[in-house]
Amino acid sequence: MTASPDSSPDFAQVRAWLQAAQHVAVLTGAGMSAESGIPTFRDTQTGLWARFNPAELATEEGFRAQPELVWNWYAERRAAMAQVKPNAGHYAIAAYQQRHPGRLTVITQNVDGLHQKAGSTDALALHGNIFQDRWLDLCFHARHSGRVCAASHAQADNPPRCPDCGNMLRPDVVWFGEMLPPATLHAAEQAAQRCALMLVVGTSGEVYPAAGLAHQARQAGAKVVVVNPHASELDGVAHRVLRGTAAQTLPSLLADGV
Ligand code: BV8
Repeated sequence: MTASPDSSPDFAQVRAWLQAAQHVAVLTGAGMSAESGIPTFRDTQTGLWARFNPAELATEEGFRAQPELVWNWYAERRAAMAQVKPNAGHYAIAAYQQRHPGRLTVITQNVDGLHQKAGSTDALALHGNIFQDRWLDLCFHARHSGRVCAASHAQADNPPRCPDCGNMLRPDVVWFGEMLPPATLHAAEQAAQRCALMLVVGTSGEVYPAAGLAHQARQAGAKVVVVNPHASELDGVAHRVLRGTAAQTLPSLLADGV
């Protein structure tokens, strides 16, 4: 790795944009949590993803075809995510928000809840929350009595099922081919169009519509800055690329003072 990004002229330029920006948006991906010990999707090529196509595991069709396999995969990830803590990058963002209320919006593709754990309680979680479940299908009772069974009503199994109608619980995340939660996506698009600076941290920029937010920010006149130790699909959209990691780069980038 070359000299730390902190000393580069690019770093100084980004700091100047940050100081001048009335509103900042931070778009994050799996790389944001890598230094907390959660492998990125890329790294997981060596794991379960090496044997199964992510689209197979993270789609409704895949879940209906192999509910036990998909449920266990999420249970494994959930257990791993429950063990880890936010890293210095998460805390730097949350601390900046505390010092500058209403000035920075966190938009994340991560389902691990680490931004929220670090204090960014209003983070926009585009792809859901792995620690929450919901019914796969419309609840039988809801169709007949309007009363939706609570998830706790489910009988323990892999996946848990409704004892009355066999409806399965599924992780409350967004699978491929599924719409993002409209209100969250709308708020993220608002932030992308309103910000003067967008930091794009730890994402390969391959998944849409999340990656499209960086394009929207640039089109709306914002400065776009990528923070990533490796090349990404969004480098071409960026005005500056800081080749460093989230936990190394964000504390000094977001620190107050000149
Ligand atoms: C949809 C939740 C509408 C589940 C996830 C336009 C063009 C092409 C395709 C599409 C398009 N529009 C829609 C699509 C289809 C699809 C898509 O984007 N496909 C891709 C793969 C081509 N999108 C969808 O299906 C979306 N829905 O469009 O709905 C619709 C509906 C009906 C019919 C038609 C349309 C839903 C997408 C959401 C899927 N769910 N996650 C789960 O987690 O299990 S996506 C999941 O994968 C993550 O949330 C994340 O979004 C993505 C992984 O990407 P990254 O987070 O970037 O991670 P990755 O490993 O790739 O990269 C890590 C990066 O970090 C690397 O660059 C690395 O260098 C860097 N790094 C490593 N260490 C560090 C670091 N950086 C900093 N510090 C470090 N220490």
